[in-house]
Amino acid sequence: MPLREYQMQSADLEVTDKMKQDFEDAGYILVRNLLKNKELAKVKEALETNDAIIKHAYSMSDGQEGMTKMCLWSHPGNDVTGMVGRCEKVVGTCEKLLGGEVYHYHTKLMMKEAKTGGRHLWHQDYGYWYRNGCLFPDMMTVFIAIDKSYKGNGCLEILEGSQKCGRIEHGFVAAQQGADLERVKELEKKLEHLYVEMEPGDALFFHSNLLHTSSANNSPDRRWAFLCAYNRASNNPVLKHHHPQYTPLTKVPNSAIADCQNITDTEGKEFLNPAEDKTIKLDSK
Ligand SMILES: O=C(O)CCC(=O)C(=O)O
Repeated sequence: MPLREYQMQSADLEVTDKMKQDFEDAGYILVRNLLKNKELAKVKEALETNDAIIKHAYSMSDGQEGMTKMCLWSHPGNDVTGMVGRCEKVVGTCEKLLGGEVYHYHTKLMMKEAKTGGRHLWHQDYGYWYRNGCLFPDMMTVFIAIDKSYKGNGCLEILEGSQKCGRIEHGFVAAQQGADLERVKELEKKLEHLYVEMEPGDALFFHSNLLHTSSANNSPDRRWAFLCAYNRASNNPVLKHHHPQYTPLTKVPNSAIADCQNITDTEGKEFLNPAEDKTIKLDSK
């Protein structure tokens, strides 16, 4: 079955009824070229050269040979990566897909390095966000490819339509939380298992109950991805935890990404100290 995919036709992304229906039915939409080359180049420069991002990155074992390396922050901030997390084509699209105002729940850079990048177990993001006191799964992620992402370097894999089965029990495997595999196995017999191969700048908008996974990166090619997560404003978590409570988000026009001159000032982002995240287990090595 082909992926539910769309092309950016202009500088703005029009969210059509068909896109909303695909999100409702399949749990995702893929938007090719969400970031234009010039925008992507600026974001890449920020991610690769910003000392704060490098300093706050941490690694966890994937329970096999691989290491999952990431850097996570609470608020988008005013640098070019923040412009992506606040722009209309990202935030406005999530609001239309989730049906109401959203706020920034966190952003993370997933650094799946060549040869060493770890796997991600089958999971639903709401599998663990649930434990943060988010009462409804009115939450989603925008996964933006920074590098080419293909089967060989551990692209994202999804079970199309799995958001419809509700939240599945999750348990720890090494540092990560994974969904009950017996259940996933049964769902795999009924649902399409799709590999989401992406070019740099492509973006997958997906629901928090969509089952997804990715393999270790045994290839010589780095696979970095930039993930912005959003929660509906109406779904303010009832527990204080390591991600923010409702914080109004100041949206910016799409042009703000290309116009932004701030590559290095990460003031206000509030990087996560992984020791405070109770939904992962840090590697003791
Ligand atoms: O980067 C990946 O392959 C998956 C990341 C992911 O699933 C997550 O952070 O929840």
